[in-house]
Amino acid sequence: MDQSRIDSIVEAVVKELIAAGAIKSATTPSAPDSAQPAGGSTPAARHLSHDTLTIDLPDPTVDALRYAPNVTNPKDLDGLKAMISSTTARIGVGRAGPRYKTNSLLLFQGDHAITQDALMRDVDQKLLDEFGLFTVQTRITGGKQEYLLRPDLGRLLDDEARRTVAEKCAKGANVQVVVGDGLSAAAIEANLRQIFPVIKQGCQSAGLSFGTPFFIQYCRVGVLNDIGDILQPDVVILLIGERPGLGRADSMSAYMAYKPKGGDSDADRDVVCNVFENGGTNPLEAGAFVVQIAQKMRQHQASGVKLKLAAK
Ligand code: B12
Repeated sequence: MDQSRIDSIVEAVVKELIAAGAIKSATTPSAPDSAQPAGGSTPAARHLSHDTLTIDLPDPTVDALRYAPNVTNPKDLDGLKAMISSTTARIGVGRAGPRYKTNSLLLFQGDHAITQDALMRDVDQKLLDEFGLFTVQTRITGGKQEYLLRPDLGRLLDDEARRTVAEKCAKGANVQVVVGDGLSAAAIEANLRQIFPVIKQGCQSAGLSFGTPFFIQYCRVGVLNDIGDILQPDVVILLIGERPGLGRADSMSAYMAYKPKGGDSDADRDVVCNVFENGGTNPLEAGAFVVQIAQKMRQHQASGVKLKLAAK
């Protein structure tokens, strides 16, 4: 498509938006824009880059709008509201012709941005320092992109990490806690301050020795096996960021295994999932629950499917 065709489409869309009241400007769409000639070559395109232009839509992420019915003239408004309040799925969003309405699209994009931020950034170093967690790395060397593409490498500690962990950590502890970024830095930041002290105190009260905790960057659940092989603890608890959902990035899991070793699979593991405040498993309760599971694992000398069979 040539530039003049693109310009004419942009111009038509901007005119429509202005006519619909979605865009406000100090100038009219067809008025020549003498102040800011940068950008496109048509009046409408120039209009878009003018600093007086405002998009007159409210923030779609506030609860009042996030959960507002968007269907035009619904038959049963109260019923629709009840359905919307019963699920986190995006229902009752209405449509503009065959497309989403603009506020639905913006909400989707905003939520998607939260998800990407949680996934792509690192856990705040200050938080790790607060708990005295030193950092080691898995075999990922190419940053987050490689982490996403190569889960197999995220399940193995690199050579330096193996040496550091062997040197710095107490071996043979009853409970070894490890923190991993996983798929959401936000999840660790949202929950660690609450769950970590509960697990530590819970272990102390239960008379369980508590290994030297540390942090793993670019971490996958399968790394439990390497930790077991190196440190030989009874139980490993891995606190890790879950795959974020749209607009829900603060959910953490505690994956656990009894005497994990190379070759173990998820069938040998247990998980306490959806750990987050306001709607999930509260991190304080999750901490206490995790300690109970650790005790059960030690009692039955098993985890995962074997624990379920043994504890029947
Ligand atoms: C992605 C995912 C999967 C993927 C994992 C593949 C992958 N590499 O991503 C697949 C589709 C294979 C999967 C399968 C299952 N899953 Co799943 N899964 C999830 C999900 C959506 C995200 C997990 C995550 O973020 N992990 C963190 C990242 C960093 O870990 P990872 O190393 O990349 O991936 C590992 C874990 O995700 C682990 N895993 C995934 N599911 C489960 C379930 C259990 C019980 C265990 C021990 C491990 C495990 O397998 C991956 C490879 O080791 C969660 C939802 C949630 N809220 O957590 C459910 C969730 C963890 N899964 C669940 C279940 C029940 C299962 C299945 C048992 C379903 C079934 N009936 O077959 C199977 C068993 C898994 C197994 N491997 O044996 C439940 C666990 C509930 C519970 N408390 O026991 C959850 C919470 C979903 C739910 N709300 O019901 N799962």
